[in-house]
Amino acid sequence: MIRYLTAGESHGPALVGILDGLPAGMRVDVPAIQMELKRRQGGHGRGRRMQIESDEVEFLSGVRGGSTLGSPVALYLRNRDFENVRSLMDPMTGSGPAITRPRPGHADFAGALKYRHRDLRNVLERASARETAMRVAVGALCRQYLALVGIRVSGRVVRIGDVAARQFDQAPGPEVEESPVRCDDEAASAAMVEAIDKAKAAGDTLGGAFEVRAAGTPVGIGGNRQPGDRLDARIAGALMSIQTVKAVEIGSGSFGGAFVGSTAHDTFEPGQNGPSRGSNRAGGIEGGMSNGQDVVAYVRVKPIATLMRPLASVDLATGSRAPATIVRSDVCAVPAASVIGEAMLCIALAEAVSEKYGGDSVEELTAHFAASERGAKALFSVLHPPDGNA
Ligand code: EPS
Repeated sequence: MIRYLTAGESHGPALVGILDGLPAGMRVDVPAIQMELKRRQGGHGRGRRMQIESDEVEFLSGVRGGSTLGSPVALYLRNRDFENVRSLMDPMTGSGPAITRPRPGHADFAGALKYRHRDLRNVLERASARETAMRVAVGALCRQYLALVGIRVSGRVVRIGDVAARQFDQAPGPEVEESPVRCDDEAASAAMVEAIDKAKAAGDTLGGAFEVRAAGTPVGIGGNRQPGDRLDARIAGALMSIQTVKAVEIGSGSFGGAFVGSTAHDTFEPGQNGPSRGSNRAGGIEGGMSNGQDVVAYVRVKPIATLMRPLASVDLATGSRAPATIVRSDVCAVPAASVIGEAMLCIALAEAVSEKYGGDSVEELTAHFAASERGAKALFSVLHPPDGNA
């Protein structure tokens, strides 16, 4: 069973990740992991920190000669900015003036009370979305694992501020990589860039929404035996765990405003390879299990809580009114969030895929997968007609 942990403060020495449960014998494609890290660092609306960082993954365990060993994989990403703030953040000697004015919408206030911290830096360092760099590295490994069973994950930005993109039914093409906001509607992409520039000039920030999609997902990933088995619940939880995410929707059954049963579902039609569906409003999941269509989730992201024109707050050291703390930040991180969303979808699917097919080695995994696919096809004559069409 695949599971993972991350550790690391935003301006501490490094981020660390542990990914446990990958089968032995999987080739590790490091350039592909680097590409994912680079995608996450990009996007119009990022702040100056991304000019300092250039994330490069290192492996500490679980890999030898370029292949997984079946033991836990430990990953390491250095924070280059640590050298600039060592006196503040050194694990043994770090100290500095306390931050005491919580930002509305950030972890500052609740975290300070929870952990009894008088310096909000002790909360915000871990709350920072810097941590997602490690999720993307872990997710990139999970993506390579999913490829072994034919699953391909993609993402696109569908809204920034007031600007909404056209809705597409298919996975995005290369246009997403060419857009500075990861949006494949060219006109919307240009308007989104403008909106971000406008927000920046006003000292404001912008949220939005993105779509993530897994094509090639086999039938029956997830389950309905227990509430926690459900694939939609697991994917929603994984996506909701991303900093700034406020809503997750599977499929477009209600996103598209279809609140009437007769237009909200995906009817069956006889087809050449068994029943086919003319639509995918369910987002590829019915009854908590993948149904063979693309798994699709829409994710809404709130605007970043650090404003250059700060919101009203209270200084916790004095109890008086004071503007919220201003720290260096991004204006809009929705494009980065869509890359992180892809990573989280990869992780959630990898966990569920490993549960269904298991396997200590890649050979075992692929044998279990092939047997399962053969079994499903043989089950119904409608999927495997005697004339051999299936
Ligand atoms: C973040 C604030 C900014 C972002 C950071 C997330 O960092 P800094 O305060 O150092 O400028 O750049 O994102 C990253 C460092 C990253 O790698 O994505 C926050 O408060 O969440």
